[in-house]
Amino acid sequence: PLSASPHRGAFIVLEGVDRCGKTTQVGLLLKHLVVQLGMAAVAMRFPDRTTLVGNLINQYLQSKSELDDRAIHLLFSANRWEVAPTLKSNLLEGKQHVVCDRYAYSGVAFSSAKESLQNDLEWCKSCDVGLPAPDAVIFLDLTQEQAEQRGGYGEERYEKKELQQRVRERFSQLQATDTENGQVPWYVVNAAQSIEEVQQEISAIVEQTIEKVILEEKPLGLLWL
Ligand code: ADP
Ligand code: 2DT
Repeated sequence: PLSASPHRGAFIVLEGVDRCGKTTQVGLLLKHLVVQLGMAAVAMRFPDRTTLVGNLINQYLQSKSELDDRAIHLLFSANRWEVAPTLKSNLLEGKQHVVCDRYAYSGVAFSSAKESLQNDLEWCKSCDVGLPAPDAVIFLDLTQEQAEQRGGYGEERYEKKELQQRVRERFSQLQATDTENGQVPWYVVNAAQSIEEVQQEISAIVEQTIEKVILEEKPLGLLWL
């Protein structure tokens, strides 16, 4: 079935705290799909800093601008909505698998980790409802201590220990509700393993996901609906 031509591409999202290895693994996974398996696949990432909205987000993350917590949350969401037509077209018309570094889960986890939005998880989710839903969320799990051993945090706004700790808790909460709703399957991978071990686990999950999408002719879902 993996060699059959799919009716659409599979949508795979990689999530996790800073330094868990998302960038490394997106690159390796893309190579695996395209070079080793000969499939059509593309990488995407959020925030996409190349767009109009992405430029505003970039300035905020680099502390070159100040924005209300709800305003920046809505910009991150708007960034997904402005790129959603391309995402959909890659999946549906291009029939390409999409491997995406962060998605709405990061959106909700980071915003709701802020004090001002800590009781507003549902509000944080609401603006992303109806976006294309992933066929799998792969959560690269790394503790705070393990993340810190990969070098100090950078200069950007969210690269602070206390916030990252709360973000990690929010991800678990999102995993629990997605699992309850039975719509988007989550796979937790121990990101403290070697790069090769993590890659092998991810490849197995992704191949299984692609097979399911093809065999069941699974339609593209809508997030949190
Ligand atoms: P992210 O995109 O999630 O922030 P990166 O892929 O940029 O993470 O990885 C962060 C740092 O950790 C990089 O220096 C990278 O080389 C290193 N790294 C990635 N995966 C592993 C791993 N499994 N074990 C040890 N170091 C890793
Ligand atoms: P990168 O380091 O991966 O470029 O992320 N973030 C991300 C949010 O706060 N909301 C979102 O919707 C998304 C996608 C996570 C930059 C930072 O932006 C955060 C880290």
